[in-house]
Amino acid sequence: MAAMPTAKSSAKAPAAADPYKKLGTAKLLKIHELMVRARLLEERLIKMSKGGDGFFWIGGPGEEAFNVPLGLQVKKGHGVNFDFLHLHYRSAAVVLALGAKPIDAIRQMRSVGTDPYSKGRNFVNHYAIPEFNVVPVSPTIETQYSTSIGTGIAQARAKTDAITVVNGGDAGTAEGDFHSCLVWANRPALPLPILIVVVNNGYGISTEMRTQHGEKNISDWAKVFPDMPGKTINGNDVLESWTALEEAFSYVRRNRKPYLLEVKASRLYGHSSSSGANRIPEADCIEMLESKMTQLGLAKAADFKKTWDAEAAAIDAAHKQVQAEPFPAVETVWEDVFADGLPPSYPTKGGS
Ligand SMILES: Cc1ncc(C[n+]2csc(CCOP(=O)(O)OP(=O)(O)O)c2C)c(N)n1
Repeated sequence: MAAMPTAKSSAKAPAAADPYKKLGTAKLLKIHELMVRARLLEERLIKMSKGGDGFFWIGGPGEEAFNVPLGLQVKKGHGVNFDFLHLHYRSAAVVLALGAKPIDAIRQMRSVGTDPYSKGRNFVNHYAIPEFNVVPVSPTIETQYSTSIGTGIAQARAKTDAITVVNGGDAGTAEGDFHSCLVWANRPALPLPILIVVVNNGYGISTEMRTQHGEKNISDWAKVFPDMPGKTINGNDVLESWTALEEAFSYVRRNRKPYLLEVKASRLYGHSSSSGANRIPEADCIEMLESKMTQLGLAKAADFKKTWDAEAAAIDAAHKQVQAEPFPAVETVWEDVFADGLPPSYPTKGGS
């Protein structure tokens, strides 16, 4: 029989039982700092797009409570023995949690030559980070689910515990690439160690998901494949995200088989600058985390303010630095178009 609680232990029980406390104050503060960094970066990128300091913005404010824990749980490094990441344009908080610097996103936004992801050629939040196995983000939605099959096969064949992570949106799951990924990942001849993530913000640009999808949950696709777990979580909650990711990462790492994770999250500035990029009244995961930590006595408003102020100052300084950096030189325009250099027959002048 279980021991009867004493007056002392039962008085302490409610606070100690709160699962948020199990993550620990230091980790929660680290997660909070990265969430704030990602939010302030995105807000600066939006401001740049509206102020003529860039052309187009698309990004992930609202997804920080899931994306930061995702980045922190990656086995980070280069090559087949480290996790591969096939991300999309809303994944800024993932790469910041991996250690990417906000200044590089600001460089890509302004299209300066120092942009390490595309040398000023691609639009913002299209990362390519070889040292972290972040494969180039593609502006065509959902194609990352097809490319993830490739690194999944390499890791299924290698003697490694590393896995592939792919992340995209709900609307894109209507496309064939998503279903190719499900089929290839579940092939009995060679199951693939892929953590298949779909962030469901309820919209594809301005089309509501519930008008287009007959399936109740996107994670229900897992029911077709008896070996693949599927789960839907509230991605606005840090603890729920952290715990679900721990379970999913460890399942895929250990079993060398896929896992489908659907993450419900807010889209706090709408689709992109094309739809105005104005603040939308949806749940704000940073406010939620701050309120939870305050309520549990893990931090105070003044602690959060310090973080917001320090991160804002760092973004200001980075932006100022980028404004002094050069745009790509005209003569570099044909560089990196082909891996082996431009063929002599390639038309570089005039019309067709
Ligand atoms: C192959 C392709 N089709 C259409 C588009 C235009 N497009 C850009 S974003 C987007 C909506 C994507 O919605 P979802 O997959 O839910 O991701 P979210 O942007 O909501 O994160 C569409 C249709 C595109 N970029 N690529």
